[in-house]
Amino acid sequence: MSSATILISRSGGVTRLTLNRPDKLNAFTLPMHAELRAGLEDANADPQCRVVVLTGAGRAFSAGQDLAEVGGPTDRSTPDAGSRLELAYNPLIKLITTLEKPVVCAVNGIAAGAGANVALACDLVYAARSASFLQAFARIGLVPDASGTWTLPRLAGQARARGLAMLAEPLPAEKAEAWGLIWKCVDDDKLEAEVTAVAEKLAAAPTYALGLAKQAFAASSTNTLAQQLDLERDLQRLAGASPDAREGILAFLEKRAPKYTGRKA
Ligand code: LHQ
Repeated sequence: MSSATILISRSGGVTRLTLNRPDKLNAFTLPMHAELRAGLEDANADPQCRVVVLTGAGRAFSAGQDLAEVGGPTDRSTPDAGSRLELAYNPLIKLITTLEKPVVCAVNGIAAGAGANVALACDLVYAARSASFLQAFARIGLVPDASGTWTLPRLAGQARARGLAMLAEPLPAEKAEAWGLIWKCVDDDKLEAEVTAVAEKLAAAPTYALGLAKQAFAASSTNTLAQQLDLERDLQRLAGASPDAREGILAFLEKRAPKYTGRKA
């Protein structure tokens, strides 16, 4: 069920993917990227899976790119950092943001560099109170990546995005919540239980409609209002024809709890 750098568990509609290089604060390597993508693709294709939880093993969520992999002390070449994005981070961000089911991120400790931005690309981000988000890039002469320059100004506004990127200071989880960067900051000893509860809730949700809602939110950043209204019409047409929409309306009228399958048809 699990690969070397990603732990995978499946239970009751919840697929849990755990970044598992705790000694290196779950820094991303190419094999870890490949295994994470495979885990996400499998979750997307698995009809039993209704929600993905992404978290980290040990004291960190992820310290971003494994810097030893891109240029150790003996490496005098000029690595093409852009190709690393093309090969690994960009496909990962596209996969998370287009996954047809919700992705919940449980940020169990520091999330730095691309690690922070992978977390922020997820649909619902829960963070332990002791966790922090660090746009570490400026500390090593790099530009925020893994969608940070897209996500940060949209979630937190330009002023805060620039401050985070240029000062490269850790943003505590509580402030990340206050700034609207994440859904919720919770006490460390409550993170596991809160994330499990929300994952169980989402595992019983009308998954197909949630996937369509993701599409709508993603498109909203470039669409005009008129385009977005057209998109909402088209997506509602799809959602409205699903068995879950029929069940949802019927259950409301019959004054009972709905039983969703999560399926498109
Ligand atoms: C690490 C790392 C790490 C390797 C901790 N790599 N070992 C994209 C395209 C191409 C190129 C480059 O990058 C990118 C995207 C990016 O993500 S760039 C940004 C990369 N990340 C960073 O710059 C953050 C580097 N890490 C840190 O600043 C610190 O480790 C933080 C602030 C995250 C945590 O500090 P501490 O709690 O003091 O832990 P530590 O520094 O002692 O780390 C523990 C171990 O983890 C240590 O290993 P060791 O064998 O000495 O115990 C670190 O070397 C290792 N580690 N981050 N990114």
